[in-house]
Amino acid sequence: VLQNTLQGRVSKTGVLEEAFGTEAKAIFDQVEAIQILACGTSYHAGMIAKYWFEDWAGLPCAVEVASEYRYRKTVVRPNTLFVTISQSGETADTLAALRSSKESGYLASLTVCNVANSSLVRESDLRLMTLAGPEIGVASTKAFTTQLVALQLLVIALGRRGCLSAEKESELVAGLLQLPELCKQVLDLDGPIQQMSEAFSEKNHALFLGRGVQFPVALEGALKLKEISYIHAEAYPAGELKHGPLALVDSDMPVVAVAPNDELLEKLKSNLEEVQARGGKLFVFADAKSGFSNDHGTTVLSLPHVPLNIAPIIYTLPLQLLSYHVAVLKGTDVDQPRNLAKSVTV
Ligand code: F1P
Repeated sequence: VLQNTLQGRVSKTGVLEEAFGTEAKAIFDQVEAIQILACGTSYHAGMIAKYWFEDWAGLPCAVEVASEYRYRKTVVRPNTLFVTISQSGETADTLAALRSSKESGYLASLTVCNVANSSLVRESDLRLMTLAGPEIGVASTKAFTTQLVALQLLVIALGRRGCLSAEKESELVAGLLQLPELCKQVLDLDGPIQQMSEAFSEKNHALFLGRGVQFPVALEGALKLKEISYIHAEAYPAGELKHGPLALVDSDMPVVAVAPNDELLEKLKSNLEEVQARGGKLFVFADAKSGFSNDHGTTVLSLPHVPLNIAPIIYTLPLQLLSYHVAVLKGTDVDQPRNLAKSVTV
């Protein structure tokens, strides 16, 4: 599926400009800021893209849930690209945010979407299709990972007009091209993840922790657990633990952490020591080289070393699998969770 999203859009060294359509070039040349609107899982994809837009493209980027933005009096910066993200392209809040902003003075609108003839695609100036194929279940999974790939291509296309060097672009593209193989390696960890799920199925609550760009990944892990297994789950940036949530930690609270080998790893480790000191049961999805080890209170699932630009995509997969296995153990309907609709059109 991820190969579909990449196909025809990247060469070995860079992102192909024509992949965005001919109208895109003139618009991209003028972009000075990004406003992202989305709901649910798509909002988490937007939160991750914010890190990328600011870090690699040097573009200020605001992200907000469309369900709030649509009711606020908002101000957009000059030359803002107004980006909506949606699997279905029919989410009422996201569509309303786009419609109500038509007079706000944004430069152009672009939707990252999975459904070609959807309202968001029809009503946006530019469209970047995720090409994920039909999402059968209510909870977005492949829609999320393909949105991230599409958003990263967009960041590169805009970034090369500013501060993204050709070397950095080739490094990012080299990472993207490794996605299909690395995803396969992570999906092969299904057995150990299934085993891990047994520790969750009898619990009522769980905490998910990440730092930096992995915080929205933790949010998405918690959302999947809520959506399909009905376990109350919260996600925090790990540095926020000491500002409140640490009070929740005891031996009955499973704590999941996402730990790629990035510049925040040492900070994350010290946050996790706080959890261990309070008897919390830790489940760490960690880079094989990040130095975590299994002990009585900590279960580590080692992931292959991955380029950092694709780490949010790769680390999402084991969290999706974990929720899936917990839901199967609990006997909930993984594809049609109670109270939820595939497209929220009201
Ligand atoms: C947004 C969303 C999904 C969620 C569920 C309800 O949908 O919140 O993320 O999994 O399907 O709707 P969309 O705008 O991405 O279609």
